[in-house]
Amino acid sequence: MANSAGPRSVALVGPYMSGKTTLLESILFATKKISRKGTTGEGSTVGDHSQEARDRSMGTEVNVATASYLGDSFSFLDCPGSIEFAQETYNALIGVDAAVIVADADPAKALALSGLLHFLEEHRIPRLLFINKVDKMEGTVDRVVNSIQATSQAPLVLREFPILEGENLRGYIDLPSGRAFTYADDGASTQTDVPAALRDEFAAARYAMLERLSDFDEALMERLLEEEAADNNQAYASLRTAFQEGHIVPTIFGAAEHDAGVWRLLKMLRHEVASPDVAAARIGATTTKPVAQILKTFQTPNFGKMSVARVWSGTFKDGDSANGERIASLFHMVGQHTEKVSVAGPGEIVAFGRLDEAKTGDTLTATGTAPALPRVAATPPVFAMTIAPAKRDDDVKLSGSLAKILDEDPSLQLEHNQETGETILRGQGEIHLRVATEKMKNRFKIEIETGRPRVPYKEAIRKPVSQHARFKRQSGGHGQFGDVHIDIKPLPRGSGFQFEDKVVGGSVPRQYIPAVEAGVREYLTRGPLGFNVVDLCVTLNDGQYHSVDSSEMAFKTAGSMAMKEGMPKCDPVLLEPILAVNVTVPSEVTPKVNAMASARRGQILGFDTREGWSGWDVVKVNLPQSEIHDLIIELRSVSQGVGSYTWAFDHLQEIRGRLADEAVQTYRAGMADAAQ
Ligand SMILES: Nc1nc2c(ncn2[C@@H]2O[C@H](COP(=O)(O)OP(=O)(O)O)[C@@H](O)[C@H]2O)c(=O)[nH]1
Ligand SMILES: [Mg+2]
Repeated sequence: MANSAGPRSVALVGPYMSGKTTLLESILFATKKISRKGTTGEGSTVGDHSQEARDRSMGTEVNVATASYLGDSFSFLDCPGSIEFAQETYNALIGVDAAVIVADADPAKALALSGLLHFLEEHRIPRLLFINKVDKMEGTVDRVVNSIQATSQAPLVLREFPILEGENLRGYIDLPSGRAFTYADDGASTQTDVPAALRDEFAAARYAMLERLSDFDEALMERLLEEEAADNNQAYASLRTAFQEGHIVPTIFGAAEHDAGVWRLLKMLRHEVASPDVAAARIGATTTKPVAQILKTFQTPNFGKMSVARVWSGTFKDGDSANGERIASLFHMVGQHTEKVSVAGPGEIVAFGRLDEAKTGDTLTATGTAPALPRVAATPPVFAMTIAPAKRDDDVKLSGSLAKILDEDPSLQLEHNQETGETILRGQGEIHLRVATEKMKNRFKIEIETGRPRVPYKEAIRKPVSQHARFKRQSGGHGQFGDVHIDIKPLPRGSGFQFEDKVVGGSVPRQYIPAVEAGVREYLTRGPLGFNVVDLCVTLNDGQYHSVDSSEMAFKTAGSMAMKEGMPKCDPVLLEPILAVNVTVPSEVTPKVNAMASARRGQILGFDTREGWSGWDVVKVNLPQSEIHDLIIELRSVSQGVGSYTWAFDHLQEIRGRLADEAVQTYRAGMADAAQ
């Protein structure tokens, strides 16, 4: 008996390479949406269809496929697993009724699930675990489940009992019903009797499952206490409720590539995923008026902008208006293929054509008054690249295509750095940024050059100096004359620049004093070492003027001449920016973070448990900006990809000797590259 009361939406999530796209392919084949299965290796799958995804055999964005199974409509969202595209996944998860976590049958890969599980728990999204690739399982089912359990707050409840032949999985017994199935070589399963040798073990496993469930089901608890056997229906009902409420993570296994366990998964989804009004209530979309939420937007070469949305209530029709824009068309999707529909109702996932203002996370309504729905915050950036058009006259095209790419992806950020003159694209890692530039190339036909951003070093002085300078020029008509006496003195770190006017008796007339300051400031953009000068005070003490030849121009020049002559005598010193970095990692990785920070000249300030994340730490480090460029790469390599950090500028710190020389050299080499 199905509990269907509308189209449901299910996300396939899990680490990169766990088999999500393969599972989607198998699901679409099982539901006869496709007649032949593609493979990610060949680049022929429904999911991962974009050029960038195909080039890497890796999901880089969410792909939607709507199919029906025994008359019930399901939209499956194949979500990218790489942490660099997590924002895509999280944005989409806001719009689903349940998530299928696809995980490798390998205990060594369990940690990679922890960020995802935390997100699902935080948003109370019902989730079940599909342990994939049992055809080449590493270790036993129990070991795999136990290792994944360490990353989940809610208990994983195994609802199948494995039938093994030596180490090999031959089939399973469905715990609630007690029906046994064995796999054929092609992955199809046939129902058999429970093998006699397994009866006792099976009974114990079933009882253990019921005991677990009874924590969330009083009726079941009473029944077990009275030592009455729970019937199948009661076991199913109890499982369904505990799953829908997120108390447990039902766990099954299979092999997507061989279609093993896929029918079982579909049946579970059909019977156990709640109707869409439950998710609508969970996120607060409780109205009968038309309300939808944008899960993703993207640009198509021929159709402009598309906005993938979940309809939470009411209906949307072709030609209706939503948030003040006219809905040009509505589509169901099967990967890159679209099927035009004229109306979309509650629970459906549809793509709206040409809503130019729509942004991911936005609520769409006809009336403009919208319930406040949860939105995923933009993930702060952890990797940066400079970008420039390969052809100089592509500047305008660059800013146009960047705007479109940034509009699609809230986890990208753009900065035009005044000091280094660079355009810097920030995001979630090298692949994320490469994919962004490839999208620009593939969709907007613009070639991009990338590089490593330069560190905006600064400089300061350590010694005070008094300096006199006179600018005098006799040329044709009237000449130029400006004469100044200045004191240059260091200020404490963080003071910036101060200009003092101590002129008495009009030796420099009032109207020329701002010009002197302007000359000094102009010089400060590039000090003796070649960088912005900070933390100093320049005092104008005295000077001379000429009633005909003096001008603002002349005093400005005198001001910068005095600096040019005086500053090299002030014992200039290089300052490097130091960032305050909060590294977040599972606690077992913390010692490695300490070592990593020391190797990068970081200063560990301390560590704490990460609030709301059990088993995680936050390590606080002050780290030179020059050492952060590839920090995320190293951090991920020691934490199965889940370690991350946030950063903010903290202070400037002197560096001398070899370090300073190297810094200046690297900076200049970067400038030479950029000039080529
Ligand atoms: N042995 C085995 N390999 C699988 C299975 N499912 C997927 N794979 C392989 O795992 C790799 C990653 O699969 P893919 O679907 O692209 O993973 P995704 O990154 O999670 O979408 C591919 O080489 C698949 O052929 C399975 O059940 N058994
Ligand atoms: Mg994939």
